[in-house]
Amino acid sequence: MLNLVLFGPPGAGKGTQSNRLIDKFNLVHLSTGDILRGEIIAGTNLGMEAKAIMDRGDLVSDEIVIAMISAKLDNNPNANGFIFDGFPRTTAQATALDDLLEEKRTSISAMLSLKVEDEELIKRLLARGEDSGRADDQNKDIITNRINEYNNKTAPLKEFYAAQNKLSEIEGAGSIEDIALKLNSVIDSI
Ligand code: B4P
Repeated sequence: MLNLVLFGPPGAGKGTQSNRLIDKFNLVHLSTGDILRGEIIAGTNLGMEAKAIMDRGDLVSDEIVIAMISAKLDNNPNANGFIFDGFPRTTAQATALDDLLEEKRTSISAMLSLKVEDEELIKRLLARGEDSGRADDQNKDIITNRINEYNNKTAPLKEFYAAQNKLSEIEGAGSIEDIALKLNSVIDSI
């Protein structure tokens, strides 16, 4: 199985690049952000609880997102592999993911970490906010909070995967096409 963690700060291009990689490598796309937004649209209790947290740019609780990912893994027993997009975001999530995959006798193949400067992230997210309707993309202070959450709680996961010899860092500035080519060549070398 090919199991990839697509990693990077908010606006680094995780969702954008995932959509290309799922077709090329025939993988199941698991985006915790998309799943949470689906719960909000469906008006579930979980969605209502998550909405206020996401609108502030804070992280949703580990317990909620780990349970969501566990259910999605169980629902896709015959997958060729998975792209984890926006998950894990904390050490507790990364440890839980390793345990869930071990139960299925598989593991993470690689973490692909996209590197983009803060100024470019803010520009991209404000531009998306103009037509996405996402509350968390429309305000510079909220975007800055998301970047701070990333730096404090999520960026340390690079060390977690580096210790397992699974970290590849990729420059995430430039054209979407060029970045996709760089990601493809790293995956081909796994
Ligand atoms: P996510 O949905 O994961 O959103 P994101 O970090 O903003 O990245 P996204 O994938 O959407 O953006 P992309 O870089 O593709 O998280 C949203 C919220 O959900 C979090 O703040 C948190 O509250 C909650 N959440 C999600 N997962 C969680 C977890 N595991 N634990 C706890 N909480 C969780 O694209 C951004 C924009 O840039 C797009 O408009 C795109 O077109 C553009 N772009 C992409 N590549 C570009 C390029 N090369 N050049 C120019 N523009 C580019």
